Formats: sequence, structure tokens, C-alpha cells
Amino acid sequence: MPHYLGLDSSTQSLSALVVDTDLGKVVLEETVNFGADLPEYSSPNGFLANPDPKVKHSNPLMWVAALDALLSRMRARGYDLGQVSALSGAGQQHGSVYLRAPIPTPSWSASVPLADQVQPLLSRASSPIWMDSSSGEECGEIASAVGGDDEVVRLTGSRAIERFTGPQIRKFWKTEREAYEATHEIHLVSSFIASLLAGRSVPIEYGDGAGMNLLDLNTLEWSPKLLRATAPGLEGKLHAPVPSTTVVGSIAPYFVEKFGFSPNAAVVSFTGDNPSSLVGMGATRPGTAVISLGTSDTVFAAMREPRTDPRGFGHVFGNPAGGFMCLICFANGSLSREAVAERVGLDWPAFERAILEQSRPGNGGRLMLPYFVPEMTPKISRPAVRLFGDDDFRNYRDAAGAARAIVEAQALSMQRYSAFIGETPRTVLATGGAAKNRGILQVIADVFQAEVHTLSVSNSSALGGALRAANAAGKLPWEGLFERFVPTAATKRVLPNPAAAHPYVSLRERFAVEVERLGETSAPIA
Ligand code: ADP
Ligand code: XUL
Repeated sequence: MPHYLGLDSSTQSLSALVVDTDLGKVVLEETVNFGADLPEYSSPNGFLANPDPKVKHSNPLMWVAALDALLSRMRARGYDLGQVSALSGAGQQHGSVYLRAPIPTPSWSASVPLADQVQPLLSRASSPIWMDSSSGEECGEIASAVGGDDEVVRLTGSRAIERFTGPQIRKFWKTEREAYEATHEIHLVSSFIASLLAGRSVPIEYGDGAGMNLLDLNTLEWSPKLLRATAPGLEGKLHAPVPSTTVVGSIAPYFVEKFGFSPNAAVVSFTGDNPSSLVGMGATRPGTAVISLGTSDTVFAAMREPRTDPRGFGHVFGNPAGGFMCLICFANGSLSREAVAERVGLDWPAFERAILEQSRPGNGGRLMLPYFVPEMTPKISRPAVRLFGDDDFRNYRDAAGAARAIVEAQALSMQRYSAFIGETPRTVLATGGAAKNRGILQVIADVFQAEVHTLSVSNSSALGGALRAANAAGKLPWEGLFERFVPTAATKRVLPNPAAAHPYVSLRERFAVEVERLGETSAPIA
């Protein structure tokens, strides 16, 4: 009964999930919430308070303390960690950790908390995370140093993006020169957690490395041009990147002694949470798109070949199962749906009925541009909500029309801005809080003319970690793992209505015209 452990170090929590590949079952799930369980780190939502709303940093020691706390909890529940043959996992993407020496110096003692032993290794007390948007200036500098945004896209699959690691490293170099110079190596959250577990500094892998504006996707090596444009001496602070399936070592003696792991337990490269979810949702092959309907909405999918977004909004990351994936992030997700629901006085069940029973695909030609908050896809720097249609619609007197309009605009937007991958999805896997809403799923099915499935997986990123460990260290093929761990429930399928295809032809064109009129690509980048 081989057990594989997957971890997910996300913004607000660290979770673990163990699979038994013989039984085809998830045998244990456990989580540590940073805010509730580690209040001493003063990060109720996973990051530190800062007077500048653009600055979002976390204390990396909180992630280390969470690892100790999580493994202690698993043991306290009677789980024998000695059963784990291999482990892997994921980290929130883009966040970075700065060390003054390689791990571990000196070797760790099992009787001292790990965070206390890691603390002297840090050359920077805090880690910028993906929510940070304070490096706009650095994005511009990097882009102009390499010859413009198109060149950054050509090399790395994304424009220079504020939350991406390269611009954040440049800001660190500009503002804390001495600390930068004292930095021996820079990690992503993923490679940092993997390094702790392996007890040695391990490289960044392609999946997460592609979210740094530093990895040349053509060569899968750090781009010398971008390294130079980012900060002096950066090439010496990064290990050469490796494939996501790399076994980076076996578990460190600290974890064997303290938690009872087998010394033979293999540690497989950790990746970013989105690449890991691609695996955990069984979507590593082109033709299936994942739509995550959370605080923000995200569309991601495996790509047949690496393609970059000519509009510059989408990103290309490594697909942990080989090749590449795209990711497109929309800031106006649940927050905007909530804003409309509140405005017209609908709770979620009523919102669902409004779409399914009280309005029709295409909404009679009425359209809403849904930018309740500044948007990154397309780049809209100020909130911009526009309603096009009759008086009742424009004044929110037609509740059902408004509920449908926001969701149709979001689905049209997802379709428009994911089209660059050149693949029409046959299946959409929906996940996230709003995937409970059949009205929303029906609109997505109709706009994409694809079946929409929801899976029972709740932590697809941690599951992806466990499956990656089973694949890379246990040599178990993907197909068998997906069959056992990510079955799609036929009862939960939402089928597209073929008659709905027609009304969306004109609405799609209208959406394109209006969004272009708003200045889709003319706003300043980053
Ligand atoms: P996060 O990005 O924080 O992980 P979740 O995936 O947990 O977010 O989704 C939370 C969001 O789901 C809430 O903000 C809420 O708007 C939305 N939500 C919850 N239930 C429903 C529902 N039945 N219909 C539509 N939206 C819902
Ligand atoms: C992706 C991104 C987020 C984080 C969340 O580019 O910034 O999805 O990975 O953890």
C-alpha cells in the first residue's frame, strides 16, 4: 500500500493530502491555517499588514512553522508518516525567499523548531507574494532593457508582470542593495519548501520557474538577457532549472527523526499551485480547460505547443506532465458576481434560477462590461462598469437580466482571452466556490459550446502534488492515476445547449467592440 503525500503551501494555509495508490483512495487530509493556527505571525490572511496597499509580503518563517505544525497534526491523528514512499507539492506562484547560505547550515536538530533554525539563513526577512503589485517601475525597466514587452513575452511567455519574481527581485536590488548582495540564493515558495524537506537547496522547476519573467521557454534555461536586465549577479543566485518530475533527494534526517518518515522517502520537485492543479484535475492533456471560479477567475489549460498571447495578458507556465500550459487570470470574478447579486437583491439560489429559468442565452442582445475593480485581463486600470440595453436593464431593474449579463460577459471574456492557445476546449472542468452554481456553469457551457464538469476534488493542488510524487518517484503512469483519483461524475455534467450558439455570435462581436472601445490594450502595462 504505497502512500504518496502532496502538500500545498497557499496564500492562507498549508495543506496535506495522502493517497494510497493501491486502494485508489485519499486516505488523509489535514490543513494548517496561517491566520487561525499561527497568530504569532500577525498574518490573518496569510500576509503582513503594510501601509502601502500595493505591497504584500509574508514571513517565510510562517511557512516553515506551518510545516512543523502540519506534520505534527498528521502524527497526532495517528497517521504513520513512515508509510509515505514519496512526496511532492506546490506553492503559491511567484513568491520568493532569499537565503544568505545554502540549506542547511548547520544540520538541523530535531529538538529545535525548524523556523528557529531557518531564521539565520534568511537574507530578507519577508517574501513578496503574488498579491504584490508594487514593482510597476521595475517591469518597465526590465522590458525596456531587453527591447520591449514583446521581447519579454517571446522569451518568457508573459509580459513583465508586477507579481512575477524577476521584477520583485529587481525592486529588492534597487531598494535593499546590501541585503541583495548578502543573498546567496533565491527560491520560489515551491523550491523553498522542497529544499526544507530535502534538507538541501534544490532547484526551481519549469512549471513555477516560468512565472518569474526569467525562464527562456525556448531553451528552458534562465535567459542571460533577462538576468542582466533584472539585477547584477543574479545568475549566481539561481540553480539551473529542472523538469518538474525531478526527484530532488530523499527526506532530511530532521523529518525522519521528528516525525517518523522513512529515510528513503523521495522528495520530488515542488511546482506552482496552478501547474499542480492541472495535474490534480487530470487536465494535463490539451482539449480540457480548467475554469476556477474563486475570488478571481482563472482559466488554465495544457497547450499542444507553447504559444504566447499576442495581447500580452495570458501567461505560459510549464505543464508538470510535460510541455506547457497557459493561465489567464481575471480580477473581476466572484467579487463582481457578488456586486451584481447584491445590487439586484438576489441570493445565490435566486441568482441561479434567474439565469436558468428567467432569462435566455444572449440576454436579448443586452451586454454588461463587468469591471467592478481594476482588471488585468484586459488591462483596465480603473473600475469600468457599462450596461448596454434597454432602460430597465441599464438601471438594474431587471434582476434576471443583470445576473445573466455579468456571467455572460465573464464567460465571453474567458473565451476571448484564452483563444490565443488555438484550442477549443471539448470539456471544461469547473472548480472554485462559484462552481456550485449551475446557472454559471450553464452559461459557460453555452458560450464555449463544451460540456462542463465539476469534480469532487477540493484541494486539486495538493492532490496534484501527491499524484506527481506517485508518477515521478513511484513510476505510476498518469492515466491510471487520473482514472482512480479524478473521476468525473456523469451526474454533475452540464451540457451545452446547441441553440445557444447562435445568440452568442453577435454578442461576442459586440463584446469585442465595447471592450476595445474601453481601451483594452492601450492602458499602461503593469
Ligand atoms: P478563493 O479564491 O478565496 O479560494 P473560493 O474558490 O473559495 O475562493 O470561492 C469563494 C467565492 O465563491 C465567494 O466569494 C462567493 O462569491 C462564491 N460563491 C460561493 N457559493 C456560490 C454560489 N452558490 N454561487 C455563486 N458563487 C458562489
Ligand atoms: C497565478 C497567481 C495565483 C497564485 C495563487 O499567476 O498569481 O494564482 O498562484 O496562489
